[in-house]
Amino acid sequence: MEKILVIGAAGQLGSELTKALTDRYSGEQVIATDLNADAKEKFDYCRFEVLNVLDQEKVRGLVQNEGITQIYHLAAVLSATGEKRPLFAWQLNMDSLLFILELAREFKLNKVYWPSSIAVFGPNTPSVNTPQYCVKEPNTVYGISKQAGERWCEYYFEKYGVDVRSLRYPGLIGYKSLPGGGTTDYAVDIYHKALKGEKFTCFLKEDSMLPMMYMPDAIKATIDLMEAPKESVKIRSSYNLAGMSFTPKEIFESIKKHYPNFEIEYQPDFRQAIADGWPDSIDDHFAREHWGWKPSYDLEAMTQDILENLPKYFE
Ligand code: AKB
Repeated sequence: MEKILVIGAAGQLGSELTKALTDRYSGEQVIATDLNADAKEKFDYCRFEVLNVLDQEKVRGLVQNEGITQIYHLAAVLSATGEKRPLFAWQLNMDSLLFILELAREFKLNKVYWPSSIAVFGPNTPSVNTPQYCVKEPNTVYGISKQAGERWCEYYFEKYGVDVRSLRYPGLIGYKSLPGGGTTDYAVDIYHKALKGEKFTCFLKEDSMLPMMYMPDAIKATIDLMEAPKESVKIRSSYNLAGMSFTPKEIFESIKKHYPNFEIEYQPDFRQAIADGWPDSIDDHFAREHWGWKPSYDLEAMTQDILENLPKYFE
């Protein structure tokens, strides 16, 4: 029987992925953990433990005592926060991954999931339909840590047979939780402002095109990858993954169709430079060919779904 440990379960991805995993397995088979003790109330459907991923003794104890067979390691410092605390971002993102990979080797875990990001690309990467294999010179500490992490994942698979799987997520957009410290966060905040009837101040320029994905697609991709037969997972660094691409102006216009009085202003800040180094769009044909990936949502379908569900969710 699988026993799954989710680290960083209260984050933007973790909040929805942990629920999807419990639906798939059972509440007894999933342990949600997070640094934030207040997050406990979110997890009334499975066990919750307060956990700092850098507390190696505690992580090891959980893996050993609970008979963990799979780890989803989602804890990370994202791109914008990482630029404010570069050394801490490096320590958290890298030390934790290496420790989890070592644990996976030692305890012969069945599988490990670790998210990578479009942040592995950089200003010298071809920005349209960015290929899986191309120049990668990330210029953020987050991007550098994700690139190095990808190399370590592939290394542990090749050298030690650790079945680690990974996706290069675009900006993730969901309405069930707020993102924390990323460059693509504006695309979540904008819906909250529209629903409150407030003007939105965007920290990126109106024509800053970025790859994005609606959360249900991201959850589906993650579970599909993790459930794919081992031999279908032919890329052990991390898979390119695409959903949609849009600019701040385009998302604003898609919301304005529903809220005609909605207003926006653009005040680019330090996050503009991060966005400028990232691709406009992603070529994900390997994910499609190897394990059947296909996204379901485009910008209009996502806007419709969020504007319909966000008010109910926060009632
Ligand atoms: C961020 O903006 O830092 C993240 C990401 C694209 O990895 N959402």
